[in-house]
Amino acid sequence: MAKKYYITTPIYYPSGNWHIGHCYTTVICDALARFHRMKGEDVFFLTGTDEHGQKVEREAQKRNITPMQFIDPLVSELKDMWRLLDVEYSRFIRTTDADHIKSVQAIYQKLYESGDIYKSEYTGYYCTPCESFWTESQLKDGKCPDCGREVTLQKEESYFFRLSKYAPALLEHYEKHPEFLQPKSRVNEMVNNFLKAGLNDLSVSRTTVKWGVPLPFDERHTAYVWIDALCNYITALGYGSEDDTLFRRYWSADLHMVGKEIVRFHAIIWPAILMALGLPLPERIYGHGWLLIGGDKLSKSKQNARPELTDPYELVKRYGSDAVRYYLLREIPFGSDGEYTNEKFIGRINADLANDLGNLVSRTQAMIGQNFGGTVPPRGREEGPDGELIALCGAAFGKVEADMDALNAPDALADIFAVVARANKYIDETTPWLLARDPEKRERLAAVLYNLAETCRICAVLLKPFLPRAAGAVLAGMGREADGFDSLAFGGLKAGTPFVKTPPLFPRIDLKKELAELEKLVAAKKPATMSAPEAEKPATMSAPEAEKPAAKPEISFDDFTKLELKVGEVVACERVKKSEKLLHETVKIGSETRSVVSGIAKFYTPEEMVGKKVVVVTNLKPVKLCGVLSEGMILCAEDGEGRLSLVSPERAVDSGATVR
Ligand code: ME8
Repeated sequence: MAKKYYITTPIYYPSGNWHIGHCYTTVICDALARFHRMKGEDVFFLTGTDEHGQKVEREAQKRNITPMQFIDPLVSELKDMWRLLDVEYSRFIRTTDADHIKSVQAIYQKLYESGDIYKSEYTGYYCTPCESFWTESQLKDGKCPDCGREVTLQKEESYFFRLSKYAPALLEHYEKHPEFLQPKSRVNEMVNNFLKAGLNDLSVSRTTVKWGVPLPFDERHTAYVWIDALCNYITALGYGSEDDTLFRRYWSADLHMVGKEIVRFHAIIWPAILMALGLPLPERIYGHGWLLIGGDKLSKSKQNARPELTDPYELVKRYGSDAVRYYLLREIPFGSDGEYTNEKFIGRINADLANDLGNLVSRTQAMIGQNFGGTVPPRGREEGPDGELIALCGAAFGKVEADMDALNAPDALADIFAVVARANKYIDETTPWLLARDPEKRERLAAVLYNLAETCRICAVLLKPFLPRAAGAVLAGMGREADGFDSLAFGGLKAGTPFVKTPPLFPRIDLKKELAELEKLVAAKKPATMSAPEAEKPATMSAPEAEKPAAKPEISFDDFTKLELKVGEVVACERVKKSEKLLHETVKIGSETRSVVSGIAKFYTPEEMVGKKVVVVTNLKPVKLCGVLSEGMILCAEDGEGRLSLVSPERAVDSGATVR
């Protein structure tokens, strides 16, 4: 029986605004799934969407539509993106799928009956964009320690999962299975920051969120979205349903691939739940790094201020899915973060795909066309550098396999491209164009061109999991589309096989011209000048990665008069320590003076602020930001690029004047 391989991506929030960072996890998983399929393994590759929770509920409410009306178009967009990127999954699970909901309920019931879930009261802080609970001591400057956004204090009846009970067993598992969580750097964080510090029981139900899975033993509560979401890895296989054939065939997961920001959920909460259910733990969890833009995690809001083209649909349209896949799989050192720029992206296409791979294939095809009528000549006697090229081809699969076992796609590609580079050097060394001029060297010419054609074939077979289209095109040019890893022995290519000139795999791009084009394209796509088709895209969620605020519901004049707006004069201003964004102003409003903190440090210096007349919301509940009291909010206008500009009265007005 074939060895099974069960691989999963996280399930995506239906947030829309998809960018190339979103594609990272799934493209890596697709390459791994394809690689294991080619090894003859029985692969199940799961991806999907995480559709419940407060975020979706609120976004739908804002638009006066149902959560499903909000989600459906976004799920279609995501599926389109995977289709465009040639991602071949076995199942796309949605947490709103009826079978998933039933299984989640069965899981809660089981944990409730075994005493691992109990009723109590939850008091703590909740970050809605991250759907995460925090204790006061875990907050960073009063904000969510993961994303830095506002949290809200919540107190409600809740069911709890006995997470604390599983800390010792989890620690033991980490000790016994050093390969459980990778890369190694993430283990220290989990073990030292969480497990050794002791775990608190986890609130796993909400009464305030209606858009979720109702608990079977108490319908006033819905399941905490993270538990609902994590369970997808087993519900997708039918765990807890009448037909659990797939579950018995594929569980446990061979690999959960996740972004580093969600390792905590996968490497602590998820295994504890599995332990409570009496199920085996996943073999491996891998926390990959991020694509960065300007040093920060790539997100649509970051994109706005940059010339980088990060829209996957646009990238695939312009450069083809293989180019996007190649960049993602090759450029970012695995496990680390990597900065994304247009220049690096095009640089990779030009250097590796157009120059190295494209040239090898097109030169080989051209020379076989000119000298042997477009069919592969017979293999000849080995001489000169032949042995080295053949040996490298022979060793390539072993290296690629070891790299892929270590989940290191960049190294796997580097190993394949080392063969490509060696073959290009081989052309320079053997100078087939000179051999072609001498009829006595025809046999040698044949041998050289055979070796090159066979190297093209072997590289194409190895590249299939990574660049399915380009690899397919090279192999189709030889009528060898079906070649798999069992065809890799050098010499498999038969003399007489056609290998005719095909359109270039990756046309070379004029870097300077293209960068200028991209800058124009991105500028034209900014929200202020959104093109018609762009504007017709379905409404997308503003949190966690706000692009443009959704239209707000109508309010009455009475609602408006609840706001107290006054003109104030900034009399002193300084930077807030430990914050790049915040300024602390002392604002004189009539006879009173207020302390106000505003997120405008990137746009105004403290010196510039002093003396400015500003509009202040004066009846906002005071809050502390980074430990500094803020007793109001200064109004700013935000342009399409996220730049802030103070709102000031047009004529001279005394401070304290009412704004209405
Ligand atoms: O976290 N670079 O979903 P999600 C690399 N629903 N990867 C990135 C990225 C970037 N700039 N931006 C996003 C969730 N990702 C939960 C998961 S699983 C039970 C629930 C990756 O839509 C991110 O790291 O926020 C994650 O792996 C994936 O996109 C989905 O993120």
